[in-house]
Amino acid sequence: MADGPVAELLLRRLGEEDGGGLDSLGLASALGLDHQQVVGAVKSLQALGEVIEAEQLSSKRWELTAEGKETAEEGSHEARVFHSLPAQGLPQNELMKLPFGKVGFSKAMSNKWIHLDKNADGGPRVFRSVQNVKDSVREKLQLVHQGRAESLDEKEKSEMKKRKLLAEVNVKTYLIRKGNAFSTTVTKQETDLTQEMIASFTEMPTNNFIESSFWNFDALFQPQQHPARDQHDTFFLLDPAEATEFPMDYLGRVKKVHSEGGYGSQGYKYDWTIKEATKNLLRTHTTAVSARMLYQLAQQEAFTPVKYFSIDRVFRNETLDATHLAEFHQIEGVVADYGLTLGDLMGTLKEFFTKLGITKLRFKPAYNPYTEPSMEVFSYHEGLKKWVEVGNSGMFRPEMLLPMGLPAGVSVIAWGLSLERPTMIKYGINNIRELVGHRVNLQMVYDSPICLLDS
Ligand code: FB9
Repeated sequence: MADGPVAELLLRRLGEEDGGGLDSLGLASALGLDHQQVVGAVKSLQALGEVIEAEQLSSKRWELTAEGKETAEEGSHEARVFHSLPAQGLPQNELMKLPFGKVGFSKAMSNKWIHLDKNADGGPRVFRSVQNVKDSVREKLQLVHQGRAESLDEKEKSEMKKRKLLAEVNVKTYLIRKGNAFSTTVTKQETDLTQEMIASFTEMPTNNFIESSFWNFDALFQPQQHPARDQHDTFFLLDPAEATEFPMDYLGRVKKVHSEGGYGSQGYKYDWTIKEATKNLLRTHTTAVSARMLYQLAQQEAFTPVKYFSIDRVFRNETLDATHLAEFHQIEGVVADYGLTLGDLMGTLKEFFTKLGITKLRFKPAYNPYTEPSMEVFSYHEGLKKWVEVGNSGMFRPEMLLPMGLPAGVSVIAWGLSLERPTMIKYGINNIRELVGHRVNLQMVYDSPICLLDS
């Protein structure tokens, strides 16, 4: 069946409608769902091929602010002031201490709901002036919350906006219609990764340590002013200082998505320069190779799902210490298919790390310029009795994949870790120079011919 019950509900409603299409916002309201849940169902159905057609529309919509939601639930400040007054009134200074006191007092006074006796015993005192009041502010906000903003006239909306109870927001909605392959029940394409699929990875050609900034950073949607791109993080080459061969049509799309946006992204809005992109460097991650591989994949006549891996040297101009050299071996995995989700990434990571004898995983939200969402991966190390970061991962951003020419609906999950870190932990090595480099005790190499990260 299609992804999740929301997609099934959407397909059923679509099967019943007369051809005019369904508005995603109206559907969310009719189903009592958050609009983003419907948008997620639209995306998952789009990834299955031509089951539905979804045209993205931009519209303005009135929504309650946080204060507006509180007012719709608790009543307007003026109504709450009125209802807080006992028959014998309330000292004005006490009323002003209430969270809604100041605003409520002046509004209730202007509504003539209350009055102030400045000569009362004990100082100025506030009294009710009427028996009951109609809290029309609350009633109008409740109408907007029910999706009936049209019940308010422009003056009322403007007044609520001035009181910061309402805001007019841009909303991206979808007009959803039946696709050429419409059905009220769809079978999800095979994207659940199986043991056989995971076992059939292709090794990426990572024998080029020298890379252009274009493939190492720009193709990954990493902005040219990103700190990782300057000298103290990256080794740049003097000779040859510049790369010269690029797929120029693709480079143009990369330039545009950085500087102006596109594909639904606003981009970074800076003057992207080819000069920066041509700088040669020692690659800082094997993800530069993943970018090259995915670009090649996008040039195929028809997209085919792929799984890539690499284990090779990368170079970082970092402060050297007992656990850091200017280079390390990165292990990287990449899977591209229609409709892959964060759940597929988590499942793949679980499968991958279990194979390394690393279990009890936890995922922590993180940030990478080229993946969204991103997750750091942690595992509880029974020996060290603490949670250890065992890698990083994420879903490559559309701003990276779409300029390459990969079809919409194709998503790519990827992850990485180092080779040295687990080896040092496994063998109880404290200084990385005992594992790699010219000071290594070769007898250690002879005595430990193969590193098996078993359980
Ligand atoms: O390897 C790491 N930790 C690790 C891995 C296994 C392990 O096994 C032990 C037996 C139990 C223990 C530890 N790390 C990644 C996490 C940390 O060590 C981290 O502090 C150091 N990281 C390196 C980079 O630091 C500059 C390790 C290296 C690393 C980090 C991220 C990636 C690759 C290597 C990546 C990635 C990525 C993300 C999204 C898409 C594609 C690639």
